[in-house]
Amino acid sequence: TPDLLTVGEALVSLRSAGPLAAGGALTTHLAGAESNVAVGVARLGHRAAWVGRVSTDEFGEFTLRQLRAEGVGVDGVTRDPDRPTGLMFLEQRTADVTRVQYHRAGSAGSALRVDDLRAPLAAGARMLHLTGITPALSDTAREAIRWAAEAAVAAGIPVCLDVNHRVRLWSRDSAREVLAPLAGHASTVIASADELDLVGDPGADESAVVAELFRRGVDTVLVKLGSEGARAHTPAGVEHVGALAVTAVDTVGAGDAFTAGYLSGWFDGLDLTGRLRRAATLGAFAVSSRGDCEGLPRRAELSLLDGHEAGSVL
Ligand code: KDG
Repeated sequence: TPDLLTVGEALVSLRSAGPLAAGGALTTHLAGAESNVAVGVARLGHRAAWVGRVSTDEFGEFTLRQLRAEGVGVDGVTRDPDRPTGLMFLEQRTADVTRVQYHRAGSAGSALRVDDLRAPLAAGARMLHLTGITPALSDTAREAIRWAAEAAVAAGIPVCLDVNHRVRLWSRDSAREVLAPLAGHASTVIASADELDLVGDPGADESAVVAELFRRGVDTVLVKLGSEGARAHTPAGVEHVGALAVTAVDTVGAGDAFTAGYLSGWFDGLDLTGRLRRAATLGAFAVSSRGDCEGLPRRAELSLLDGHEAGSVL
């Protein structure tokens, strides 16, 4: 049984060093929020499994090769010969501006359906991690994620949900309609401050959303604050963790790293403070190296950023 089971669409990201319209070289990387979390957790020595639909094309081969190399379990993956791998272009347009372009409509990953998840869910896990990206991909993917959340709850597997609103995929209203009910199945909900009302009432403030989530059975709400760190709400109160003082070169994947660190701490039985510290540490690793997940630490590297705690003298 894996510690972590996660479901989603793995993408191939093609990164440019300059404007796409000017041509030049692209480099090939694994992307996808859920697979990023699986990689982060696996690097720290936990057993992580990822499931989804992967094309039989060469990018699908690349995806599986990368995940296997990271030690992420892919036994439950469904291969799809009829659809291509979803792609994401990350264009370094200026030193400060990275533009994202998806080519993922009709992808293998978006054709995910309930039947793909039956065996992996039956095999169990200590935690199921879902994001608000997958339900935006197609009707069948939305149904699959709803089914997975319900099946996990029925089997006593706690669910972690990262809201992860992707504006290119759906509107806030459409997202709320799906994600608010989904959050009621979660024990842990993770969101950035501007995503919180997607799991509550439109325009509701943080404390109102948190109170409502607690009422619905959620026990931990993590609010990501970027360079300000994060806030954790539990029925025992509110705790803040600062971000580490590092040089940010690429923020893509930082939220996934934060989640991976938090879940790793949970698998290790750390208290809330310890889980938040590990989450902040992984976020710092993610922003201080390029790539979605390439820079995430192995366990022996966790201490590399010791001394970079916010406010500490370097
Ligand atoms: O979380 C980083 C993601 O944005 C990236 O890996 C791609 O899953 C992805 C998405 O849908 O944006």
